[in-house]
Amino acid sequence: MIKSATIQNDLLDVYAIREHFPILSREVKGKPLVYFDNAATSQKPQVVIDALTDYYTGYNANIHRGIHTLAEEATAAFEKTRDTAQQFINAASREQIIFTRGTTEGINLVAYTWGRQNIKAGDEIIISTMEHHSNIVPWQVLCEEKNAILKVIPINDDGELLMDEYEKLLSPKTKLVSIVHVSNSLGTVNPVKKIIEAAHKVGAVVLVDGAQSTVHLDIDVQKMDCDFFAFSAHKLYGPTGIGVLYGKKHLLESMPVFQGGGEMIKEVSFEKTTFNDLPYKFEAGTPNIADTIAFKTAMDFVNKIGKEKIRKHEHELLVYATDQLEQISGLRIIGKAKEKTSLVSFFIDKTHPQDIGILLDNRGIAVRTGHHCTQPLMHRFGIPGTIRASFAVYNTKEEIDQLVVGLQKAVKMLL
Ligand code: C6P
Repeated sequence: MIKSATIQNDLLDVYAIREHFPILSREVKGKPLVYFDNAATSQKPQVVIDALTDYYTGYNANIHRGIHTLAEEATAAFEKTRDTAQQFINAASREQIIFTRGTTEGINLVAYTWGRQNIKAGDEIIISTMEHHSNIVPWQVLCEEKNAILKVIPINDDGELLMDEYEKLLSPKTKLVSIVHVSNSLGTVNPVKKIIEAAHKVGAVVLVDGAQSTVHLDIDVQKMDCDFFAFSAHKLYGPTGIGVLYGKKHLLESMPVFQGGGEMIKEVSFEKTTFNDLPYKFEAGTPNIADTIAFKTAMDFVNKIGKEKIRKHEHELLVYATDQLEQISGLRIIGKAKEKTSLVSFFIDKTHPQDIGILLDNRGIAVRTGHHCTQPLMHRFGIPGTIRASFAVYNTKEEIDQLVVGLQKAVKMLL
């Protein structure tokens, strides 16, 4: 039988929430762990860990084609995740939920299929200055192959898109706009609805990179009217190696296949292969069954707490952290957009982010330092990288106090 792990109703209390995350009770370098690297990957609640072991101990089997009990149980659990993901982003149908390895694979899938079918010499693709490399490189490769042109929306010093400049870039030559919903380096929430509306007016298709937004914001792909939306489970308390590509049905149907192999075929002969219906057309080979099943548990976990409550808590942390960090002399916050999610990126004059990161790690505090896979954005700000503290539902103000003390001590040591 599939054991369903339960979540208590006490999740509004951050200390009770922390109880669900076993890793938070460990020590690092003899100090209690303070985990502020949630934008890279969030920690996993016990229910998600249990879902993985339940599958391997209770009903491990390959899915879809088996007729035995274990295969049926595994298939049912796997396909339930598709239904939950459909509801999580309000897609119109389950066929529009394609399982991928994560956001990067989702974007690449679109570049290699829709992109190769639709982009021709002289066509234009628009991205922005704040894109993650995963939303730059696939389009660059495509543009080189097709002799197409990559255009970049500039940003202001607060890390907000210059929307007037965006409108100027749009023309009938624009075939695709691929834009990050929430910047992983700045926290900026981009006005994707406006971006999509403007792109559609010139007949362009829009892909939204939801890697950082899906855990914080309410996602409604139908309201947003995006053509594609990609996200990863591991940033929303789920396992690594599993994510979703959502697409409008007519686009997914018209796209050529991505990878060939099992599950994506209807019939194979040496003369001709016919392909499966959506979503299986894009899901070749044995998928990541255990992680997909546990991904549902992660979404249920988030739903049970409620994104609105999570957002409120994280916003409080963001405001508190911003106030506290601004007191540190020489500290410059990079990314001061009016609309931000719960991460603070900063740079301290005359220090290198990596040195600060090492000194914080000595105090058990995990932050991310470097370019965060957004090198062009770092060039825009004229810095080698930032120190990034990104907050999740289980973080506390006390932890932010520890970060501030750690930074003060690090600065004293380094200057
Ligand atoms: N950003 C970070 O520390 P994957 O690796 O495929 O799950 O996600 C890629 C990706 C795409 N877009 C954005 C906006 C992202 O933030 C990420 C992952 C991590 O910021 C790792 S660099």
